[in-house]
Amino acid sequence: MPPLGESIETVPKRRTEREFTTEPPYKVILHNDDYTPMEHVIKVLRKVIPRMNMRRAVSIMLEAHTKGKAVVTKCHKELAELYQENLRSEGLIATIEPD
Ligand code: TYC
Repeated sequence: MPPLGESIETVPKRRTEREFTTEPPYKVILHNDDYTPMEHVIKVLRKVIPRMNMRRAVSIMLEAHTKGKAVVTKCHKELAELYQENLRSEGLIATIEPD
């Protein structure tokens, strides 16, 4: 223990994990519905999302189908808004949320 008066020290505020992470900040979420054919969902995912392969598209579609929703991708806000708009314009239910 330092003598009284010498213990004054500035403890830096602990920075949150988010400040250090390079993770993209937004999630694009696909929601299930009762009427869209599975093939259409897969086709739209592959059309709208860059580098979406068949295996991932099927997996995301099935997750939304069975669980009600699935994360399609994570990216920055403006891109997430664009993907949401393009998924919606193809008849799918999509939302975005901060990750
Ligand atoms: N539930 C749809 C069906 O049974 C398929 C579907 C899956 C629709 C995922 C939307 O996001 C979705 N035809």
